[in-house]
Amino acid sequence: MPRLSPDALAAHPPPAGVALPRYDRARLSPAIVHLGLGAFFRAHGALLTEDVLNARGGDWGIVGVSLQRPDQRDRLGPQGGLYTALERGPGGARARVVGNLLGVHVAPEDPAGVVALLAAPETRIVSLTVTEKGYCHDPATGRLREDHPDIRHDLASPDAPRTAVGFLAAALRRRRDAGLRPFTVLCCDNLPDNGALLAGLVRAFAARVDPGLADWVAEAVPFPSTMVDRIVPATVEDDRAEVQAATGLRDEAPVVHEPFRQWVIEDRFEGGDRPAWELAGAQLTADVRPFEHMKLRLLNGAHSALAYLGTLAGHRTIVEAVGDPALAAYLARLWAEVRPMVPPPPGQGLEAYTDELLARFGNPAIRHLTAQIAMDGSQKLPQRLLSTVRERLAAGLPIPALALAVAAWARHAEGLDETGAPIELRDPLAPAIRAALASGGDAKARLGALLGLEAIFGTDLPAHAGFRAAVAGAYERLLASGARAAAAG
Ligand code: CS2
Repeated sequence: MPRLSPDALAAHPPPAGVALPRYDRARLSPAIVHLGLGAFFRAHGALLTEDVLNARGGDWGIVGVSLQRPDQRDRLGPQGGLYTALERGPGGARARVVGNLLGVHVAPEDPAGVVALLAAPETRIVSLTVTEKGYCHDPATGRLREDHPDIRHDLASPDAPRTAVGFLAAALRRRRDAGLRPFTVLCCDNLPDNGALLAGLVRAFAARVDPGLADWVAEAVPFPSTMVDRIVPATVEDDRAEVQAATGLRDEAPVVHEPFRQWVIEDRFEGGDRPAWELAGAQLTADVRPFEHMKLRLLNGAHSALAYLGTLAGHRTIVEAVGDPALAAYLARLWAEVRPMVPPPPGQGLEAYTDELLARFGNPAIRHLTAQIAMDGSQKLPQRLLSTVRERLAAGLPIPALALAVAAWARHAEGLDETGAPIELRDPLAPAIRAALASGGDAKARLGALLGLEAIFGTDLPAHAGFRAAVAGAYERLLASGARAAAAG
């Protein structure tokens, strides 16, 4: 079976149903550098860019940077950057070959080379999907963690950084010193006010290495906020086999995604220079916040709640979890609790939004693992669940469904599902979570210690008697009767 590559594609064209790049790849320039090249961006931002190229050509090529591991480069390099995107809907699958990726750099192998790439005049946009923990911030306050080991490293060696924030600061400094215009920084992670958040982190970092740089970042560098949405489960071997059967070519790096996609982008780019993403259905707007609020609280909040309850109840995927009547009933109650705290974005009804979410979660062709979503809970809870909790408490409203999600997170952190099988805690704050659990005492004391973790819950929630009581009640129900019974209500 030939391996996907530009030559193989010419010599063994895939069957007619497989879409191919319709533009001249030779015209692409390295205009977008993407930090954190994983499956999500390749199935979302890169595909919308591909649609724009197919519609009107242009030079918007993408260079990927992996901040940690070499695997994407090792898989995509021999393919000349080509990969297959497999869209899986309830009615079947469609494959397309994507051509806009020009190469992949592995930052730890050559940090100075990555700084030079970002600082090059050809780089006009730097986009990021580095996951929540990749910003090295305090999830409860949004502040840069100057005590984070990688940030400490980057402050000490600003020209050979490790973190996204360190790379942005180093490259922007280089550009300013060379008299170049800045690039636009396009944050595409599921964080509230993600552009402003990242701008604050880069400024805080810059202030420590070069105060003049912090001023330049504040005055000259655009950090538009975005809301990104598409369900993209991690690729597994079965997916590679399906892609191979569909295209007749072996692809070591395909991505699998649902049909739905949404990209809402604050239209604030250096020199107004960006791909015409609106041609691909992106919504360019002056204010992303209502969209992002809706998505983080209704989609991601529900995802996290289902991931913890589902894992405890032995459900391995989201589709299995929503197929369980007890969890489906819970989901309806959770959404009813969250919707009143979400001002609807222009033109969007919230009931219609959650109806559509239910259909997306129930897409039988997408196997999205609860374990994947449960990861990094400390970085996700604040914006997905706790900000809604705060608003409901402030309004004097009860929080039974949200409290059950928080209690399920706590049970999950304890490391055993309800059949007694171990659950691996994958979280950057795992040491602090384990220390809280080991602080002694009975189940109630352990829960109290977890809820006292300031980086997650701040100082207000642990001090709120109503919050503590609601979570403790839900936690006791989980202990006494299990996740399914607690979810059934
Ligand atoms: C998920 C998200 O892994 C997770 O935590 O909730 O990746 C989710 O699938 C996307 O945000 C959907 O747009």
